[in-house]
Amino acid sequence: MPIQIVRNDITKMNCDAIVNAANNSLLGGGGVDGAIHRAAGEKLLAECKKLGGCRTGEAKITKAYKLPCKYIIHTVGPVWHGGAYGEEELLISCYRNSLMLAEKYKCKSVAFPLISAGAYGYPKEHALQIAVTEICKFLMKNDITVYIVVFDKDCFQISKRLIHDITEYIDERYVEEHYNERTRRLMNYPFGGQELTEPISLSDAVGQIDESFSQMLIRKIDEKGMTDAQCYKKANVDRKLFSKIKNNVLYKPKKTTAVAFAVALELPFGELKDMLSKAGFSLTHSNKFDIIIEYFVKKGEYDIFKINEALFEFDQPLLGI
Ligand code: AR6
Repeated sequence: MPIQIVRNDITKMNCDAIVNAANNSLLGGGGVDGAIHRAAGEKLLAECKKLGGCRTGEAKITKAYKLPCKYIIHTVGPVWHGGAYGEEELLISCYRNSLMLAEKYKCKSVAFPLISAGAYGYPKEHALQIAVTEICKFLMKNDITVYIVVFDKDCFQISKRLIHDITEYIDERYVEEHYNERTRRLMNYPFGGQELTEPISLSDAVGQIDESFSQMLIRKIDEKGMTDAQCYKKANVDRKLFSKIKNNVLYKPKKTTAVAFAVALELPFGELKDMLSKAGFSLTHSNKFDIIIEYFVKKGEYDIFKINEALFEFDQPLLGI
């Protein structure tokens, strides 16, 4: 099952478990810890007192009391001291140990805050990268849904350089498209007549009839030597949805799903557009989502989580799911 990145207050998450970025005492504090204790009520503190604290990198579980979830997994992230004091390994352990506990308690959905990325000072971008990497590794072997909950947009800053590059890319293409649109309109309506629709070539039309999205997907998975699971996991799509697509030759996925598969298959831009057309979609320069996809694919960058970070930053729908 996939990772979902959501902007929310973690105490509002209605899933099996939420993770708390606690301190060694487990007796509450500020940030997300304070919010969780306040929302869960005093009984949480009473249970925490019996746990005897928690070492950095480890995790302990309690009931959730007044919260909508069933469990709270308390983990203690490292304090950032510059990176040379084993911070990364400790943060990795937080994710691994929390996920292991979630599995042990048969949780089907877990929500994480960005551990250590607040009061403990871990650089946010790096903290997010570790979260995504560790959660992905876990999801390769386990069928659960994991949410990364970010509180505000600042928690989720992709590198300034990347934002700059994408913004520039969008700006250039918006201009190009609007110019072309204007020119096309002028050419198509010289006397105020109706716009001419661009004819689709016969071979394209036949191609679209010959092979459906579902068939192309299965063919490409075979050609790439991937297993089905490798492909849908890489696409951040869950097994049930993949089965639906596979078993229904005429299934029409959402655009975000269709793009996710094309990205997981690492299709070059032309083939990606071809695959999208099988699901009835195209990419244009008149919306940011399309331009961002084009930006990454043309650069040969197929990491879906990186693409999703950028889509998130630009308030666009995310791939997969
Ligand atoms: N929901 C989701 N995310 C939140 C929320 C919320 N309600 N509140 C804050 N965040 P922090 P740490 C984000 O400081 O760095 C406590 O005092 C926040 O924006 O809560 O691991 C403990 O007792 C940030 O991105 O945890 C410890 O002493 C992330 O959650 C210490 O802070 C983590 O920020 C732990 O520090």
